[in-house]
Amino acid sequence: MPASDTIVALSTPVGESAIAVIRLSGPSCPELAQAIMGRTNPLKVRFAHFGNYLDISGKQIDDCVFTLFQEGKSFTGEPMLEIAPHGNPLIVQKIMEDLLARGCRSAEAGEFTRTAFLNGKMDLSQAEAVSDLIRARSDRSIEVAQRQLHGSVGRKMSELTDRLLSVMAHLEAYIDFPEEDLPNENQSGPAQDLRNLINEMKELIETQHYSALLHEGIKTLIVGEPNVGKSSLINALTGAERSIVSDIPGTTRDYISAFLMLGPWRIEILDTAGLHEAGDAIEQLGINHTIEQAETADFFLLMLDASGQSPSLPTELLERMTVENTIVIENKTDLPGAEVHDTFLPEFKHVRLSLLDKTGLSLLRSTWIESIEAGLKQPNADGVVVNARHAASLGDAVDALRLALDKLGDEELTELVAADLRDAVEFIGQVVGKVDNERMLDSLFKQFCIGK
Ligand SMILES: Nc1nc2c(ncn2[C@@H]2O[C@H](COP(=O)(O)OP(=O)(O)OP(=O)(O)O)[C@@H](O)[C@H]2O)c(=O)[nH]1
Ligand SMILES: [Mg+2]
Repeated sequence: MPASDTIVALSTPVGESAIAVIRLSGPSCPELAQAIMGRTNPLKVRFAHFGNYLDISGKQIDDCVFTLFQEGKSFTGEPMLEIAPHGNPLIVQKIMEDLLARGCRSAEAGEFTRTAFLNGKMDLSQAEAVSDLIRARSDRSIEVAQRQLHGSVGRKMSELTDRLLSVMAHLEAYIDFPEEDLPNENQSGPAQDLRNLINEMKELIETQHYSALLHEGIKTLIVGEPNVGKSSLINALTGAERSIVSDIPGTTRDYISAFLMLGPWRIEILDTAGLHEAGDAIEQLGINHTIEQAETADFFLLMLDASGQSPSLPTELLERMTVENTIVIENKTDLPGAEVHDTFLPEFKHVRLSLLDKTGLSLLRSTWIESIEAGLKQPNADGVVVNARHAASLGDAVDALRLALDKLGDEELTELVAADLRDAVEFIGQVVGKVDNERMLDSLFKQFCIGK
């Protein structure tokens, strides 16, 4: 973006609302604010000014609140202006047209945050967190996005970089000044440090799965034989007639999905076709779909009719189910012939329900939350969760550290270790979008105590 550009965008959704917020960023904000408000004196910064918006021809458009932020003390780091008119789409359109006529340019998607990153107001992981936070749909994903916005990923990368730099300093001292009076090189120290770093980074990479679950929802499949009450369950959980319920076995032919909140978790729940020896070709297709969906499912609610036989399920499905990711639901406990099916998958958790009497649902919810929290690989105490991009860079860093580790054992190759470590620092730097060379030098020379 050329330095002279002032960008503008509507920051609130299009439509009717009490107020709308139009945001501007760029060098002409202070003068624009004065011109629009018809003032001769500058606006006080970070102060809510009430006034009328005058268009370029001097016509009044609406009463607005104007807030000016000075360079260096705004979200983007540039001068910024926020204009809050009434939330009428026509008023907003008139103001936007007027600002374009005054020489502003429409902002591109994400341009405010990109400008903030380019001006050093936040690192790349924080910029990503802005969009995560806007899109977060559960308490847990809001928490993680907020931690990332406050720099949790950046701090973790910074800590990893510092530790790597100190290994480098130790090794480089040896390489560059072998004749100096350095303590005998003990390579088990750096090698162990590298192994610890690799393990820690691998753990971080695994949290990527957690981040996908947070943002996309925990994909949960309701499976079981026909007519056991699977569709009745999705309807009870979502509080909507999402799926057709009937006493005809084989009613659900294809899967139906819905989203719901389970405590702090976002769940994508799928009602599937009943599993049995298929009656017709369409049913068989539905059953194939269920097996396909099971390949990417995170959790299973395996439902049976307590008044009937324990089910026999396809092995492709059973082998995906574990004690951690499955709850057996014994439904229709209201029926006279209902029995306890505790010999069916006895090691799995069982919950008894009657969807007809509406009993057992709250026990199902609490058991389900417990299972998710026990089975899910939760991030460490510091709560750092990485996304797919971070994980890819960290994976490259781990590869570089492994190369370094291999070379450490071979005296002839020791000089090449530093290059691998520098690569690793670079890859870790990619997570936050920068490599702080100044700090790298500081850290290196602090340990040398050269002074000569
Ligand atoms: N008695 C009793 N009937 C139930 C209960 N839950 C569901 N039903 C009835 O069982 C029948 C089948 O329910 P569905 O929810 O359509 O079952 P489904 O597992 O989706 O069946 P398919 O789609 O055919 O595989 C319906 O008549 C429901 O009203 C329950 O707890 N007790
Ligand atoms: Mg059904």
